[in-house]
Amino acid sequence: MEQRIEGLLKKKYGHGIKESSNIELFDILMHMTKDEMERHPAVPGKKKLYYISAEFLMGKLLSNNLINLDMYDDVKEVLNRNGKNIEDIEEIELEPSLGNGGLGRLAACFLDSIATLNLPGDGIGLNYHYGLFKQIFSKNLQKEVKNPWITEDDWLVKREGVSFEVPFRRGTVKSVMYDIDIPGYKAGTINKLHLFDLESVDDKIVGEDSISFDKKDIEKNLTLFLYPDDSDREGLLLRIYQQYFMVSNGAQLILKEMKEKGYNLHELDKHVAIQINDTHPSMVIPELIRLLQNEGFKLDEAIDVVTKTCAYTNHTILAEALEKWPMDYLEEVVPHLIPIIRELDNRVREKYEDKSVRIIDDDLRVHMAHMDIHYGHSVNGVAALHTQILEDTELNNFYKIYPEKFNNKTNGITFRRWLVHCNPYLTAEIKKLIGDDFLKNADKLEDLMKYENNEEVLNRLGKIKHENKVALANYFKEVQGEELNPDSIFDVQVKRLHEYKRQQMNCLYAIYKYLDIKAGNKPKTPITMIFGAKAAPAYIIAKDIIHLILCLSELTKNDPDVSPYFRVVMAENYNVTYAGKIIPAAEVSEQISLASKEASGTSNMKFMLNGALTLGTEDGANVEIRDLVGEDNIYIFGEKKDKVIKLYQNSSYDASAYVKKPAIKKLVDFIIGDEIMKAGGNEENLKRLHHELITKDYFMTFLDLEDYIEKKEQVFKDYENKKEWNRKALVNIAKAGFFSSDRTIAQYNEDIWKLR
Ligand code: 26Q
Repeated sequence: MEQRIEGLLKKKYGHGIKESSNIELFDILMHMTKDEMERHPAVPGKKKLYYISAEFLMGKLLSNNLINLDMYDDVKEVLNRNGKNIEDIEEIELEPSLGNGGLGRLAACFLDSIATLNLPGDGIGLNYHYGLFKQIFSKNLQKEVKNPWITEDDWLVKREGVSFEVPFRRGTVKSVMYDIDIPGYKAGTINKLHLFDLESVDDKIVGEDSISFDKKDIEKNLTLFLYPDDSDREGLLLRIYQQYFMVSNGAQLILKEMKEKGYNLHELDKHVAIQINDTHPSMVIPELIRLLQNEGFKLDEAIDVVTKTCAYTNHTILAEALEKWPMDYLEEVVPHLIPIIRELDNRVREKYEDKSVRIIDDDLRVHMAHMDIHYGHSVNGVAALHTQILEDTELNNFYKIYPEKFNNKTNGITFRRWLVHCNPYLTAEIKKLIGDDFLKNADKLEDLMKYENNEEVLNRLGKIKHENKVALANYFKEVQGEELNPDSIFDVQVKRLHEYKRQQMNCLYAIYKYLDIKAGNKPKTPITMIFGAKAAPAYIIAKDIIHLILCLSELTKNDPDVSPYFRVVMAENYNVTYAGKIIPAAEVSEQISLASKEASGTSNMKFMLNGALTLGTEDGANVEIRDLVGEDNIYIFGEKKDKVIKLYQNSSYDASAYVKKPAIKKLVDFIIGDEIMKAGGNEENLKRLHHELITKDYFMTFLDLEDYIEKKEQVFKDYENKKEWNRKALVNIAKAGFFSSDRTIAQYNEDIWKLR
């Protein structure tokens, strides 16, 4: 390895490792890795999966590719010997910003597991030049600026000669295709992530440090941003352009590969499985039907074979996230799909009286999920509780028609990134205790249970956590200039900002704690509350909540009575890279969504695997975590889903009634009080948030607030018993095997894709 790296460096830069900069080393290592992957064959097989997704939140690739290629340890050692450090070198790499949150990161974990299980499966998505915005804090507010991540020389490989024509009403555009290689863990084979781009794209139409651009200039803007602001007509149309561009390219690629392999298109479903990741790629159904008709298929047969090929994953029950496109918008962008969508809807109308299962509703909106369910062969939720809600409530009318299509696939995470890469100390300890079988067979982690009462092991777990906290504190200091106390307890909530996830409830706890300390009750161990979240640029209240968090951060930092005992901090531009540093250092994992609203959650699994204890509601995969670790090793609070669903059904939740309680009123009024204003609070933002909470509180913060505060106090009390705390952490790690995405993917394959 040393010779190889030295040789490459000498050739390109004329010097060796010791004399090289980190930039040069990154360049050489990236190219070495790319060359290595190019030598690996594609995964063989008669049937191939295409995972179509608007998001692939890959994170930095260098270290993970090296780990999967089984080169990481060698490279690290060679670098160390020459006075270099792989952690510093990987800082050079820019993180592709091709996703927003859970759904996109899930797609990335899935690609890793598909390749690791040696299943033939490629991802299909878009090559957004600026992806999701980069978050900057200024005056305690979120600012959005563009986030360029594509450089002259990076992981993207342009596939010369692969280009498709994509027809729109306004004219046809041409695509180009870029690939990113996906190596499985010690698999020896390669899958691909195909990212389509517009031939005529022009990323110079976006100003410096901004995210605004001419939304109508489709020939230049189509692949610039993920989720462009769709609060106006132009933005909505642009999303339709993007979605159709993605699926038309995808469908054309699939048919091209079928033909190249000499397969009969009439047997599409024998050779192809398509997974539709949420409704963003749903237009692949009518598009494939259209293309097959162009190949001479009769409509009936085209519909039949497409139905047998496509499967749909639902990630939410929130009505506003279920896409419904107005017919006239579709007509304006993709008129050639309209007759097909109408025909699909007519067939539903002929068969079923029930209006609620129609594709086109009375307001002439196309329900993308409904199309997926009728014209796909599988519908899955992403955690047991979520799938149950789909079957019993949200999609019950569909479940009654097609019980056989519904199935659950509880999400998972790749342990290569979320343990091996991000937490090398813990990985080394686990290997020392139980060997390294768990990396291919995650259930083996259970072997750790034999150390449940081994004081030495528990002590070491505590030490490892402390080292990770010190590393995070150093990183925070470096990138944000904030001092974190590694001897405080690290309580963490990192996820997209959304009212249903209830960051606002966590803020109310922070206010409670602040006031409690001011009243003279100092916590035994200091507390650091860490937040990380981006808010969609047009989601006003979410941005107000970020403002509140940042004000609380100022308040707790600058009050000398409080800061030694309690701090609130917020990670700026929280992303996969940041997650890799925060999660191994976390001790409390905040999973406090309103029961029934979080489909699964996946950070809950990452925290568990890294030995944090969950403080959470009975929601999403939290329920499965509880069932695995047992009540004693998790902190569950709050109302359950049935009660919440009833409250919505009868519209009987009344925020104002809760606010009459003095204890609650005191906390919520603090949001507009003097202390916050002096900490840089902005009246407009805070008054709006306060008003929203006391009058509406759509996601029922107050319903669980008192129970939450009580449980959280219990958590901090229990932390004082270090041995018992570390025992609980060990149980969490030992039971995390179920949440390996290798398990999830094996189940998708077994039940849905049937690739072998
Ligand atoms: C919809 C319409 C218009 C504009 C945007 C959207 C939109 C964009 C992104 C809707 C949904 C998303 C992303 C959803 C998401 O990340 N869902 C999460 O998926 C995870 C993986 O299954 C789950 O663990 C989380 O519970 C779920 O919230």
